[in-house]
Amino acid sequence: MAKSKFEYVRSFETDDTCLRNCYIVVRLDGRNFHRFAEQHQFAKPNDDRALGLMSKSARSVMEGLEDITIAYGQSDEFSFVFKRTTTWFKRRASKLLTHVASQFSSSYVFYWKEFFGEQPLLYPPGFDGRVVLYPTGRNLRDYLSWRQADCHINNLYNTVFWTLIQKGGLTTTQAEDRLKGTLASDKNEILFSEFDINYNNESALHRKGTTLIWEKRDETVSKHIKRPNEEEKQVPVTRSRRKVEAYHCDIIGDQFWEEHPGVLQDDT
Ligand code: DGT
Ligand code: MG
Ligand code: MG
Ligand code: MG
Ligand code: MG
Repeated sequence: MAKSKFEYVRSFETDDTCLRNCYIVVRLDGRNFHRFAEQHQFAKPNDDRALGLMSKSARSVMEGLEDITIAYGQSDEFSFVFKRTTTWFKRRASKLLTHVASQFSSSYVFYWKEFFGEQPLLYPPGFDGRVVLYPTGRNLRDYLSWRQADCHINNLYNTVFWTLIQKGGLTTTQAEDRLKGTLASDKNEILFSEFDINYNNESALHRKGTTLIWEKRDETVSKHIKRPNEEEKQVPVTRSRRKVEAYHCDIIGDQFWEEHPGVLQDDT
């Protein structure tokens, strides 16, 4: 068929193919969630409904979009890692990014009720996103470590801050002053000596965030079998199924990666 005279506009599209061999990371972050959390009365410092909804939405992204091997989330953000050999959408950054962001956003709204019940969603939330490429497994692990360290630093601060207010009776200004210049050890000490709280015993979900990976699980179902000239009978059938599993553990050290060797692909 003859091309129309308008066809040339296609050449204005820029090439945004992600460099081969690199891990492709898409990170989403809630837009102005400071306000969103306040308007929807999120519990402080951590709202388990909100965190559950974030994870559910991330699962929906992983289950619907191929080649994401691991996702890590905390607060109002989630990072998705595509395997380095993915050829999905011809590795076009804009396609990968917009698919992840739109699937995540629509899931967040779609599953809202499952986590917030009758509490209404007051306005449509948005998420910004970016694509970052990491050429080595070490770089990728350092990226995820950076996000988990961020989770730790913020959660320790927020835990002490809100404990000083909710249990210690301080105002927000007084709590801020109290924490100015304190180190992690000082914060642990305040929690322990003044409030009898051992930070390490606080919820792992809040301290470590959420890591989602694919795992093979054996699933046994019983099936009806009817052979000719035989009575119908029930037999157990075991199948191996891929499932997204959630972890709230350390991913900075080696242990997690040794226990799940399939997540990172060989660097050679
Ligand atoms: P942005 O990302 O530049 O559009 O602005 P924000 O406000 O989303 O800032 P960000 O992403 O740096 O910080 C996340 C905000 O979300 C932070 O103000 C605290 C709030 N937030 C996230 N999770 C929770 C939660 O579980 N409970 C409460 N109360 N607030 C939360
Ligand atoms: Mg942001
Ligand atoms: Mg945000
Ligand atoms: Mg954020
Ligand atoms: Mg289309």
